[in-house]
Amino acid sequence: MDEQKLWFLTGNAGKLREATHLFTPLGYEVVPFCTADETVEIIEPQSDSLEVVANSKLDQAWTQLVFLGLADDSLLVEDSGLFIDHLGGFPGVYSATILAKIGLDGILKLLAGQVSEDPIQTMRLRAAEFRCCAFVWNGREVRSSSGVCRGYISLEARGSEGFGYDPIFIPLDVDAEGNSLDFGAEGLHSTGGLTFGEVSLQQKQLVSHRAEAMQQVYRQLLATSSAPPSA
Ligand code: ITT
Repeated sequence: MDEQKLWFLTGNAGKLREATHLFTPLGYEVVPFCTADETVEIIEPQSDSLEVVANSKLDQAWTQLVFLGLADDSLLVEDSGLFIDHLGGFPGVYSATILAKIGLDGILKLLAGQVSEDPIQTMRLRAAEFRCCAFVWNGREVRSSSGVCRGYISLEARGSEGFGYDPIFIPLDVDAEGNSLDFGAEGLHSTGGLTFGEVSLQQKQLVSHRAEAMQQVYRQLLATSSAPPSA
């Protein structure tokens, strides 16, 4: 089976691992278009919208793809972040910068007072969601997709799987249609109260914002592909 190349503009090894895990079984070879030590220069715009940032990154990367004579290939870009209700959506689009500046401990300190004797109320006080906005050039046109993973911030960091905020994020259970349930409700897919840092990549993909967005990306790639690579 011939693998189709999917360039992924990211310097984040965690994102790359997740996209590779999702797309490889579908017949795609996910190749980093920009890595920390390479020189594809992309300027991230100042914006409080994931969509604006991702769209701008796609535009810039697409210009480079054309310049390199690779315009028939597919190109994926995504911007994502953690949005905490009590903090008005902070750190949001600034998630990468804030994590580097204050770390997981800094976030936990900001939520130190958000605790109740009622465990469900504690979940609500610490409610948060991951959001992912993806843009894909499928060789003919640009399409967008998005994903959300609702959950809450744990009381302490736990686990070493994943990346970024995974050790402090506990997703809500999800039903068969992929919808997040209410705090404390039991669904088809669940980490059983474990953080993303404590579960396998396979378990994270069942409920994650990135997996949701990437499934839409896959459908968009197929929509204009005359010969699906996994066919
Ligand atoms: P690229 O722009 O090169 O793709 P980045 O890490 O700078 O890499 P973003 O600007 O989209 O990417 O920042 C998103 C940040 O949000 C990321 O660095 C993590 O800290 C956090 N984040 C996003 N998705 C996450 C996930 O699934 N698990 C944990 N943290 C996540």
